[in-house]
Amino acid sequence: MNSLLRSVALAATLALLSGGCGEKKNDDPSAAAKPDDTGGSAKGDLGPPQGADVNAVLTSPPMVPPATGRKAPARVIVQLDVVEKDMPISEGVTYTFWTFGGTVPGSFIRVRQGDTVVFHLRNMPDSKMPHNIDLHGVTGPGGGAASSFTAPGHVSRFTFKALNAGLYVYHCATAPVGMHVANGMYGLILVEPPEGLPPVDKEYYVMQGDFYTTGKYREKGHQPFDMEKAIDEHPTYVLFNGTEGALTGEKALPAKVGETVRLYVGNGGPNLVSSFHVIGEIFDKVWFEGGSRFQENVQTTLIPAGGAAIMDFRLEVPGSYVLVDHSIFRAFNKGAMAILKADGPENKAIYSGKEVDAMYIGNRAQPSLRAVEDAAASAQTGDLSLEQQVAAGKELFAGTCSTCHQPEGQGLEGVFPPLAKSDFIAANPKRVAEIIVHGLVGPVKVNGKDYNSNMPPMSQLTDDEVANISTYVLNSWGNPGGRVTKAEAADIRKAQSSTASAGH
Ligand code: HEC
Ligand SMILES: [Cu+2]
Repeated sequence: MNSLLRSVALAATLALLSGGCGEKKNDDPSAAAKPDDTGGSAKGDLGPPQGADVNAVLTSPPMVPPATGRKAPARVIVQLDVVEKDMPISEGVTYTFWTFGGTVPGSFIRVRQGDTVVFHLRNMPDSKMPHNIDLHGVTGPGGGAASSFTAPGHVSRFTFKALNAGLYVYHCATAPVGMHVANGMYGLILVEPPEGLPPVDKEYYVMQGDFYTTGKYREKGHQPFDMEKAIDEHPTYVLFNGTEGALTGEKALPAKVGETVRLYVGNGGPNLVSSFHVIGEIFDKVWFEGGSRFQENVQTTLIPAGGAAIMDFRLEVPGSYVLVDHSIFRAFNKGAMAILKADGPENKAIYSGKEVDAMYIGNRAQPSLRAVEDAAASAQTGDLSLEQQVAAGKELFAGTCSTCHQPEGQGLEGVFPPLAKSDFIAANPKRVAEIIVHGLVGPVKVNGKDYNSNMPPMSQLTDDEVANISTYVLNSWGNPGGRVTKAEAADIRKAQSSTASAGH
């Protein structure tokens, strides 16, 4: 290169350099505040464990263990039990879950980067299956799976150093792996960065999972696992914390206005990816994918199967904040709904008020569907009373029918006919169950007013539910009374309909 060319090239380079620097400063004044490269596993070994051994505090969901508060690496002992047990998956529905620590998701484990974790996995003697554990926070083939294969009545032990900070899923990896995961064998382990996470007022543990039962959604009784539905990725339930209503009503996550809340959210899968969203909140921070960086001001964050995220937000106004998978049929028709309830004074300058109304969250807003559960239990023993059917039907009516026909069955003039004191029902009470199952289309006259619309078939309801809702409607608001049994509902479902709405 001749000297002229060389000096031109140099000048151009200098111009580029200085221009580049200047622009960068202007564009991004916060650059200095960004976290540095953590160095990953190569910098994750913070030396040998110091001090006495620490027994890890494990918590059941939705609780999170306290921060480790440690400034140096330690040897941490974890004792986790595998328990196979029947638990409710929805009201009046049970399922045989396989669990880490007796809950779905499994116990929350919290350690600090650099810790040496001595992991004891015990498989209870009454288990039918062998199990193991693959922790995504482990550096080493299988994440611990090969070292932790444990037959019923046995204990296994392995040790790992937590080299990478982050929020990690753990799960069983015993064949058939999909089945072990589908039965609830997953949980979260938080590996705190050396400096810890910024303090907040409340921390909660929520984990999504998809479930596959032979019966349809809310079909009562004990429901076995359905391998075919699982392979087809057609879940019957999509749930937060392993059972419908785990975090609603009396079990809603409590918080107060003015508090900052942190959610540790995992997705066990086995199949679905979660579009995790909290209705009425914006995440101030999301440590997306459970990693070391946070994004700010996020509405919905994607949580892959076998992945996790941490999110912080501050509560400004009171009310019910609804956690959903925003693949929204999963929320309203498969159970993927939880509630965080903030108590405290209104702040009308920020929000004018009014609770999320019953229409939005339907019967899931209620403390529980206890009456539905009682009715299911009585139906099984063969002594279901009319009162129990009415009580169960009342709870199901809310959110299913009340959206259109209104909470007291009064209807909405010109749009939805009344069910209260309906002369249409009185003329032929049998029609109620038929209309629920097959829908209703075309002109009808109810209490002297004409309607010509379309009620879609409520085919998502089980025979139980149709029977109980019909019985509730027949025995309410001046209607003629009567009773519909589950068997009658099943017959009506099989019969060709006279009322059917289009497309049925
Ligand atoms: C999406 C709105 C909607 C929902 C939800 C709904 N309905 Fe209807 N329903 C209608 C409409 C519209 C009609 C009138 C249809 C027509 O004009 O042919 C109707 C008609 C009826 C009728 C006959 C007319 C009357 O008022 O007596 C009955 C009985 C009835 N519905 C019961 C129910 C029950 C029970 C449920 C809950 C399982 C339910 N409906 C859910 C919209 C709805
Ligand atoms: Cu297992």
